[in-house]
Amino acid sequence: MAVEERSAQQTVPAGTAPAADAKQEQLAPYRMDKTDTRLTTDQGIPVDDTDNSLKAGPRGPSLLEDFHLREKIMRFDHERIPERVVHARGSGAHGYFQPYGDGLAPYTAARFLTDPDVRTPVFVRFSTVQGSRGSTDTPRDVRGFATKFYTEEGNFDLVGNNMPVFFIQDGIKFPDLVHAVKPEPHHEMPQASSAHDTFWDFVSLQPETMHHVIWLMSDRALPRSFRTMQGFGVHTFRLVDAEGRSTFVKFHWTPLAGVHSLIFDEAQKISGKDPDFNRRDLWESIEAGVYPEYELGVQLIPEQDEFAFADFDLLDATKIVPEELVPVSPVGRMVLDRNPDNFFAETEQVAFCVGNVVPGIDFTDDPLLQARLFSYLDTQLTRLGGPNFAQIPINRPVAPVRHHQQDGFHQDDIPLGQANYHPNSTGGGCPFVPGAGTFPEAFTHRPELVDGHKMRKRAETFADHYSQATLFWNSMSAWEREHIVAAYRFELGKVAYPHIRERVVAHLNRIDNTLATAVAAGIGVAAPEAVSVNHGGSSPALSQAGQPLATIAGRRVAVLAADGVAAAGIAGLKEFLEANDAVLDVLGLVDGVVRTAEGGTLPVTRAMVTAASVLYDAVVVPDGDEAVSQLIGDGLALQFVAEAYKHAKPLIVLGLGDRMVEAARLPVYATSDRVEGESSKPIAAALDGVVFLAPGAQVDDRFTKDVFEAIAAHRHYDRPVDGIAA
Ligand code: HDD
Repeated sequence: MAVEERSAQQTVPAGTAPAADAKQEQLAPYRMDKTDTRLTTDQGIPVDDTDNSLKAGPRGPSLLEDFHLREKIMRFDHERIPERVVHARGSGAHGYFQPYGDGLAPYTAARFLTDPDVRTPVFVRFSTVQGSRGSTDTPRDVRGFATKFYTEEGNFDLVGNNMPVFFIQDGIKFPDLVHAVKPEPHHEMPQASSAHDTFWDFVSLQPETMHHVIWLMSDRALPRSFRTMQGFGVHTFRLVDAEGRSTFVKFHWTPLAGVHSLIFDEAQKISGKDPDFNRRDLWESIEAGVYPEYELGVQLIPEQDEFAFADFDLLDATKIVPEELVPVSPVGRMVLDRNPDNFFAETEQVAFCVGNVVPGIDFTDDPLLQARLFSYLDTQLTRLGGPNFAQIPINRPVAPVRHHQQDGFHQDDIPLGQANYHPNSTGGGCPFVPGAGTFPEAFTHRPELVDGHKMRKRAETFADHYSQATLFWNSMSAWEREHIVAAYRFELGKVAYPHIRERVVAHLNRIDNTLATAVAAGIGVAAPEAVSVNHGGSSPALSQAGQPLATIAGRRVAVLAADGVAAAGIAGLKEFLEANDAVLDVLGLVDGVVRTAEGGTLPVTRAMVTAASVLYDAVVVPDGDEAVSQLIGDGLALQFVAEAYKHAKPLIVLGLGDRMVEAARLPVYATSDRVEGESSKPIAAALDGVVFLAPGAQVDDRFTKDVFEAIAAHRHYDRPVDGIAA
C-alpha cells in the first residue's frame, strides 16, 4: 500500500468536530509540489540563483543576508541522523504477506495470519549487525531480517535474524556483547568484523555464546543474497486465540529461492569489488520483477508442553527447537515487490519494535525478549529525534490511531479540541476505552500467574551451553565442516592473545574433539585431549547441503567475450537463462561491442576490468577460435575462469572454450582427453558443475538441463580446488 493511502487512513480522533476535516490537509505528509518545477526555499520562496552566493561584487565577501545560502548549508550540515547502534547498514523493500489458509485460526485471533483473503502490506529491512552504515555488505556477520506487518489491527513487527539462536540468554548482557564485537574502543578497528581480540575474549568468557558462535563461523554468516537466506523470530512467542488460550510459537522465514551462501574468500573480495553486493542484488531483483519470496512457517508447541523438552528451555534464546521434534508448518507467503522511493525516508527512518504486537500474538518470559521490549522504543528517541517517530510515513499504521499523547519534537499532527486526557467530557469522552469485556478487538495481555522471589539469577534449565552447538556440528556436510574450521582458524588467527585462542579451543573441545583439534592445528594451539561430549544427535534441517534444484531465478551469469566470439551458442544460452529469470552479462576485454565469428557484433554489458568472477553465480567460456586465443592471452580472463572454478561455481564451456579451461590449469579436463579441434565430450557433459557443449553443437534441451542443474545447485564443493592459483 502506498504511503499516501496509508496516511489517508490516519483518521481524526472519534468525537472531534466535523470542522476538523478541513484541517486534515495539513496532516498530510510534507510533500514537494511536483506541479511547478521551479526551485524554492524551505519557506516556499522562489529562488533566482542557487549556484552563486550573494556577494559584495563578483570577487567580494559573502553577505549574511543570503537566506538561501544559509538555509542550504544549514540543511546540509544536519542531513545525518545517528546510525543504529547495531544493524546500522541495511536495505529495505515493500511487499505483502498473505496466509495460505485458515490453518492457524484455532490458535490465534490475528486475522492477518488466518484469513487467506487478507493481504497485509509489509516493509522488510535486512541488515548486517556489526558494521557502520557505510560498511560492506559481505562481512562474516549475522543478518537482520525485520518485518513490519501493517495489519488492520495495528503494526506487528517481527524483528528477527537469519540465524535461529542468539549469543546471550539475558538482555542485560547485550551492551557487553555489542561492545566486544564492534570495533575496539582505542583505535576503532576492525570495521564490520568479529575477527579480533575483544570479541573472542568476551565469547570465550561467556560460554552461552558458543552455539551462536558456531552458526557465525558457518556459511550462514555469508548469505549470497537476502533472497537466499532464512529468517527466524528467534524467541518463543505465543499465539493467543479469542478466548485467551495460548500456544507457544517459533517463527521461520524460508526463501523460495533456496538457502545459499558465498564462500569466505569470495565474500572478502566482494567487499572491495562491490561493497553494495547484497543491497544491489535486492534492488535489481525487484526492479527486474524477480521478486524475493519467503514462506512463513511456524513451530507450534502446546502450552502444556512448556517443560516437555528435557535438553533445553523454551525461554532460552540460545536454543532451537529441532525440527525433528516439532516440524515447521508453512502458513503463508511474503512477496517483496516494490523498492523504496527514498532510502532515508523509508529504510533509514523505519523503526522496528519487538513490542509491536497485535491481538492474537503475545510474549513469553524469555529474558532476552523482555529486555528488547525496552530497548527498541528507547533507541528511537535519539535516533529519530523524539517520541513522534510513529508519525513518520514508513512507521504509520494503516489502522486508525486515536490517543491522548501530545507534543514532543517533530509533532506533525495538529490535534484538535480541548480533550487531551482521559476520562473527559470536553471531547465527548473520546477517544474512550469501552468497558471491560465489551471491546473484544482490544489487545488484552494474557492473564498469567507469576510467582517468584525477586532475584538476579539464571534458571538452571539454561545451563547447557554446548549440546546444541554439537548438534549443529554433527548436522553439517563435509564441506560445511571444512568452511567452519577455516572460519575459526581465520578469526582466531587474528587474535593476538594466545590465552584467548586456547580458551576458545577448550570450549570447542566440549562441542567436538575433531572440530577443536582441526582448529587448534591451524592456530598454533596444542591439540586438546578428547573428552566424551558428542551425543551423536543430528538435525538434517540445519544443513545447507542438498537444497532443492528448483530455480535459477535471480542468478547472474557472465560470458567472457572477445573479437571472433561465436555468437550462436551465447544467443541460445541467453534466451534460456532469461526465460528462467536469470541474467547473462557479456564481459568484453574492453567496453563497446565485440565482432562475432558469424560477422555481426555483440554488445558488451561491461568491460571485464569493472567486473569480477566473485560478482557472478556462474561463468561461461565462449566458443570461437580467435576469441578463445585472445582470452587465453589475457591474465584477467584466465583469472576470472580459475577463480570461478575455485569458488565452486558452475562453468559453462562452449566449443573451443575448453582450451581456456585447460590454459587455466583446471583439473576437470586434461588435454589428453581432447581430440584436436573438437571436444571429447559428445554433445553436453556435466562434471562437478562444469558443463561442456561440443564445437558446432546446438544449445538443446539436454544441454540446458545440465546448465539449469549446475546453476540451481549453486556450488559444487566436491571439486578438487586446493591447487588452483586464484
Ligand atoms: Fe536487536 C536492532 C534483531 C537482540 C537492541 N535488532 C535490531 C535489528 C534487528 C535486530 C533485525 C534491526 C532493525 C532494523 O532494521 O531497524 N536483536 C535482534 C534479534 C535479537 C536481538 C533477532 C535476539 C533474538 N537487540 C537485542 C537485544 C537488545 C537489542 C537483547 C537490547 C537489549 N536491536 C536493539 C536496538 C536496535 C536493534 C539497540 C538498534 C536499532 C534499533 O534497535 O532500532 O534497540
